[in-house]
Amino acid sequence: MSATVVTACEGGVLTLTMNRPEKLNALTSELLGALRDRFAAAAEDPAVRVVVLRGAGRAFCAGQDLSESAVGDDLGAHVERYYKPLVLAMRALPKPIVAEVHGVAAGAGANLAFACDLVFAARSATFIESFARIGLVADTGGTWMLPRLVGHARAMGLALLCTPLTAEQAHAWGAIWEVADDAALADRVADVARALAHAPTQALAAAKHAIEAGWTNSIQAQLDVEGALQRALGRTDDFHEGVAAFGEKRPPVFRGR
Ligand code: LHQ
Repeated sequence: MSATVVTACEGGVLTLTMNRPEKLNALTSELLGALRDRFAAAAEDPAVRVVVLRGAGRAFCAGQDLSESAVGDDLGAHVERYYKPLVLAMRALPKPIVAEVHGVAAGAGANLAFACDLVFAARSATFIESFARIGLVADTGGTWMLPRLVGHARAMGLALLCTPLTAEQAHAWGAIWEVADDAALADRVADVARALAHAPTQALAAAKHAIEAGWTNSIQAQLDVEGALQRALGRTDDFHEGVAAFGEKRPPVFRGR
């Protein structure tokens, strides 16, 4: 049996490919558990400096596998057991996560993409908050993320009307970082991931942490967060390398330490 998540790590880039192409990578318990385990392992592995999340076949991900009997009657228990730890692991990962979205990203699949730190989408990709079509509410952090990404009015429109959002529209609304031509998407993401893998990893982690903390902090508390992070970063090898390289007018060599 082939793996539901295909894993490859090269040059500091961990690529996780959801691999149920015949079902548009619909999320089974096995796939969700595998993703959660991979993200947890990535947090501890110094060889991983950036994660790319993508889907095999013609889609990114069609959300929860609606035919999975293991979900049972208590959807809340399923969310609690699989989706919550996955999203928390992604948001807490002290390394950037890049989503490479092509085809459709529906339901939990769309919100899995939005839970990543940078979303690159193929021009033909679509995001569908399809939950209400089957009588459910957005999950996978979507109700937290969407209003922050696109604002209240647009988040409500997406959640209530389930209107597919094109990649161009998602970009225009600020929900994703970049749109690439379909044929260029994989190369574009590979280039960005390579650059991130050579960046000062701890500084990127600090940015991710601080920006997330800022959603709930006062300006005073946030200035404290920034001060504490800057204090720690000021003691890293990468900071000293960055300043030395600047002074010597050469490109820095960051090791993520
Ligand atoms: C699928 C799925 C799928 C199974 C396509 N499941 N097979 C959390 C906790 C607990 C429970 C419930 O949910 C959640 C969160 C959620 O994610 S709820 C939202 C779940 N997702 C959806 O409602 C989307 C359902 N899929 C679709 O609407 C369409 O498939 C989209 C618009 C994604 C793509 O349409 P098409 O391009 O026309 O492809 P298709 O429909 O022909 O799908 C291809 C195959 O994939 C097909 O199988 P088959 O054996 O007939 O070829 C589909 O049945 C299967 N598939 N999504 N979520």
